[in-house]
Amino acid sequence: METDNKHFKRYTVTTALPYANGPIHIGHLAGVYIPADTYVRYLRMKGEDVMFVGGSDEHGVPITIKAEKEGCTPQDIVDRYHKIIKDSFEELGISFDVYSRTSSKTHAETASSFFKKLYNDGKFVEKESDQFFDPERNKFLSDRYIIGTCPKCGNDHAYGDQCEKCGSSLSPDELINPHSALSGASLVKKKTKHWYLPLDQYESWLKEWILEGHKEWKPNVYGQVKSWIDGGLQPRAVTRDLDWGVPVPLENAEGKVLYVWFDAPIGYISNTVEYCRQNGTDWEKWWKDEDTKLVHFIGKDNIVFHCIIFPCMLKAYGDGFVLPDNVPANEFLNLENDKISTSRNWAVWLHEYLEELPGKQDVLRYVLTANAPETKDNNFTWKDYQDRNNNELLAIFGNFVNRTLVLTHKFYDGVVPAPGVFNEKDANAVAEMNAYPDIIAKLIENYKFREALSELMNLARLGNRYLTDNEPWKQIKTDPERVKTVMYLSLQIVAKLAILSEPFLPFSAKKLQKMLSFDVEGWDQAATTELLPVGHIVRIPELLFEKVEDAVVETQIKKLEDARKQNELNAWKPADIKSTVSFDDFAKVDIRVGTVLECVKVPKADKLLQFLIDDGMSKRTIVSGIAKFYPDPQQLVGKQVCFIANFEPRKLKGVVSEGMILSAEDKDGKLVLLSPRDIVTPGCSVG
Ligand code: B3M
Ligand code: ZN
Repeated sequence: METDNKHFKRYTVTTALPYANGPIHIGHLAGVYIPADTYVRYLRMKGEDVMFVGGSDEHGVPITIKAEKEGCTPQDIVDRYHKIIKDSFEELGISFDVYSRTSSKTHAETASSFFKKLYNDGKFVEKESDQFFDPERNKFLSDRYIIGTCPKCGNDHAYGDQCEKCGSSLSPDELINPHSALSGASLVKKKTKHWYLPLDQYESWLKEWILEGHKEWKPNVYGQVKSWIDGGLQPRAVTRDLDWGVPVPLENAEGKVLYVWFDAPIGYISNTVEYCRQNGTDWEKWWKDEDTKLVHFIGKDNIVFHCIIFPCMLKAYGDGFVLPDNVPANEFLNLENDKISTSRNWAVWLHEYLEELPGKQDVLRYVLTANAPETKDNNFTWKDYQDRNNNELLAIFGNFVNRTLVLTHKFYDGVVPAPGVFNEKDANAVAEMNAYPDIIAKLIENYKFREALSELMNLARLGNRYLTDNEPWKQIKTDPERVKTVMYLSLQIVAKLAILSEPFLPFSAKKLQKMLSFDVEGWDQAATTELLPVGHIVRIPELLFEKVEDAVVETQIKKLEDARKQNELNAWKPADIKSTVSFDDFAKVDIRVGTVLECVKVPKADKLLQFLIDDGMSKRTIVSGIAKFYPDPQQLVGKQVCFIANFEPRKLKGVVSEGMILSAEDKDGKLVLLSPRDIVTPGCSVG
């Protein structure tokens, strides 16, 4: 196929390997997996040879931290999430040829031998440096395991790479009083040896290859790469002192593993190797043939690894490895105007979506493509999800298909009628509809999936307009011959949609193809006018999309609100201690215990309860703002409470209150009355 003047024989398409320490959320999908799947499905329909590679990234510190937190092994964590991730991708129709994992044997072999060759070829620089060491656990600590006081904001729980309170990026050396998150021990510095990839030596090559040779890359990608290169590149350590990962395949390297960002991209290769071994085919053609086009789909936080570090690794390896032809990285997706956050549970999780909204894979695919953060960060809201489903998928696409098929059954028992002579409007419609396959193809080939999808919808709009302009439901009485042409062409547009929607809406496309009894041969077929021949029979239509009701959206929003509330509770801290008071000052406050004799709601004041208290000497009335927390005031009668006996009397809603009843305010704002643990004599002092 021709793109930027070069003809490629095959495509290797990769998607960032998600860390197997949590499930997939809509941010991952919009940024990486849905565009990649759309691209790959399109290529396959064009008859291209494609290897679509995915897999779980099962190494790295995030995994060990999660295991530490849960008191299990890293392997337990990755086993659990690999399954959740793999299954949910499959259910969403992400059509990987291979989805494997970096804890596999094939991966360990491939990554080790990759490292070994670079080592033997003298491509690394060996360096000793001082690193933080936990003397109690007897191990070096990665940045995330080092805790100390943030030099910028004083947070005493900042991590060695970042302070989560003020958001500053840190290095462990900047922390005040650094200590181990594992043992709490104070840290010492110890010498350790590591291997570095000297990126600085590749600077001029990178400039030529990317800055000169790939000006067509997306501006957000090109810009980021340029600023990295312009800022000057430093050697990067490709090994770590850690016990989870691919062991460094050298003598005297015990306790050292390959850095996760060294081994993970090799995962693309090892997963291809695994697939080809299983299928008895040659893996090298996917990686080492200049006629193979390599494309990496990733999010913007992974740009440097895919545009600079991995290419330098491949270049250093030599041996004919191809370099990425493009890295169409996306920006980030926000959720309801807030950053998606795993730790705050501010996300729409794919596996939960699939369970809670069954059969709605294409709706999610549609909304996330229509809203894809291709050029800037974008926002997902449930309201927009509902609107796009109801006003676009259902009202434009579904409605056109349904109207056409219903009328075909009504007028012709489902048989495609023979058209008459095309008038000018028909001819225009034909020219317009036949242009879409190419328009959409060009956009997909240039990674402009949002625009491509909107053109697909324009084809459905064209169909609706054509029907509405020609009003076959009226003309059937006055000009039945004309209606045959209109229905014939409308059916051809429906069939075109059944082909062209497949990369975007694979489930609905299949359903539609079935309704039409139509076998799709490929993308280019869509450029012909007659897809459903005269006399062909279409089935009775089923609805392609259904309305998303308000209740669905409300439930999802409520779920997010609950998550937000939970976060607020989790973030709760006791109030700061007030300034010191002397004993004499304290002694001025006369706190007593009293017994509740009566308790009623104050009329016309929802918050107030009126107590009559036996204070040991007489009865006194006290009004307290706790009605919301004690809905049945009668139940308080006979209970003992603590109150300030010398509190200045105040009038509240017309009632004179002679004191103040003490209560504790819990973290969720709930007020709880204070009572002595055992019954005491009314009127006795508290102090
Ligand atoms: N696991 C980071 C991420 O999920 C990393 C990607 C690896 S791609 C080779 O964002
Ligand atoms: Zn800070």
